[in-house]
Amino acid sequence: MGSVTPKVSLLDTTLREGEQTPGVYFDVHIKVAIADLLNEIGLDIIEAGHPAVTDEIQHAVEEIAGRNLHARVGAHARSLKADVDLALECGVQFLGIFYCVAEERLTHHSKGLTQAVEQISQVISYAKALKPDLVVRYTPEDAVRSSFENVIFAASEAAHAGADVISIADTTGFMIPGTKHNLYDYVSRLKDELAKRSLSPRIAVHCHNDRGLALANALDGYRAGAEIIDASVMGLGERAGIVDLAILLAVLVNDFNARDDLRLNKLPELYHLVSKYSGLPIPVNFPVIGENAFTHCAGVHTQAALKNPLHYQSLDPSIVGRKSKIALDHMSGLSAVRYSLDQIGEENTDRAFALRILEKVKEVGQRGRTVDLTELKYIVRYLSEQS
Ligand code: HCA
Ligand code: CU
Repeated sequence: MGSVTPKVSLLDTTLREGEQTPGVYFDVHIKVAIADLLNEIGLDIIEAGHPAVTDEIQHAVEEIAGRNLHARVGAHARSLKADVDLALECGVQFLGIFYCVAEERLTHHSKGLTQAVEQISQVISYAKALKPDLVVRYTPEDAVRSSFENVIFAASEAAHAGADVISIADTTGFMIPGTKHNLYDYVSRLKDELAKRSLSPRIAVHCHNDRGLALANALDGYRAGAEIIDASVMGLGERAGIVDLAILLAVLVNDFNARDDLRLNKLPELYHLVSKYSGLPIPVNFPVIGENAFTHCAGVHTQAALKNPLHYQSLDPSIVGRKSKIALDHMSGLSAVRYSLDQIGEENTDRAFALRILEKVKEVGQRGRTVDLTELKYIVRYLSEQS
C-alpha cells in the first residue's frame, strides 16, 4: 500500500455497543480498567456508555470521563435534551446522538422528516451551546437502508447545527463490498453532497457484522475518506456485533500504514480482560489474538515455517507482542518434534527415538489433543524407560 494514507481516528465502543451483547455486563471498576487499556493502546475516542440506560452506567461514564485520559471520552444519547443533560453532567468530551430518518421509522413514530430533523438540530445546538468544545456526532441510525435524500437532509442540518461528525451506521450489516450496496460509494457520495453544501464534517463508519463483512465495509468506508472507524473488543455488540478492534488495528497499521503511534502489544491483555469479564471465550482461531492465530501445525507447514515463518504467515506476530508457535498433534512431522525436543533440552535425541516420540505424539493427537512441552517431557521419559 502507498505510504500517503489519511490519518484515521479510532473509536472503541466495547463499553457501549459491546455491553449490548446479550448477558454482557461489566462492573464499573472493570469498565475503568478497560478504558485505561484502550487509552494506553492509543484509541482516540472511547464511547463509555449511554447514561440514560441505568444509574450505574451513568456513574461509569462519569468515572471514565473524570480520568483525564488522552482519549476523548464519549456518551451515547437519544435525540433528547434530557439525554444530553445527563451526558454533560458526566463530564464527557464527546457526544453521539442518534436518530433514524428512514421513512418506515418516521411513520412508526408518527413524525414527519422536517419535524424529526428539527428535533435533531435543536438537540445538537442545545448540546453545543452548553459545551462549545464538545465534539458532537450525529448518526442517522440504519443510514444505509434509509432514503439517501433523508440522510443527506438530516446530516446537513445536523452539521449546520454544529455536529462535528456524521456517522454512517450500517446498523444491520447490510452492505457488501463490490455490489451496488457498498460503503465506498456511499461515503464518497455523502462527502460530495456535503461539500456541495459547503459542509465538511468528519465522517465516521459504524459497521455491523451480520454478514461477516463489517471489517471489509469499514475499510471500504475508510478508503472513501471516512476519518473515524468504530470497533469493539472481540467485535462485541448487538447480534453478530461490529468490527473487531484488534484485527482492524493490525490491518490499519500493518497494511495501510495508517498509524504509527499505537501500542498494539497491549491488545492481548485487553482481550483477555474483556473475555474474562464478559464471560465469552476468545475462539482459538480468532485472527491476531486467538491462541492459534500464529501456531503452525501440519508437518509440511511446520517444516517450512521453522525455516522461515513467513512461508505460512503474512502477519508478523510481534506487532501484537506475540510469537509464532508450533503445535504437536496427529498432523505433526519430525521437524516439529525435533524443534520441540530442542526446547525441552533434548536436542541430542537420535532419529530412531525421535520417530518413536513422533508416533506417540500422533497417537495422542488422534484423540483430539495437542501435546504441550510438559507432556512431551512425560512422553520422552516414558519411552526411554520402555527401551
Ligand atoms: C444502537 C444502534 C447503533 C447506533 C450507532 C451510533 C447502530 O444500538 O443504538 O449511534 O453511532 O448500529 O446504528 O449502534
Ligand atoms: Cu451499532
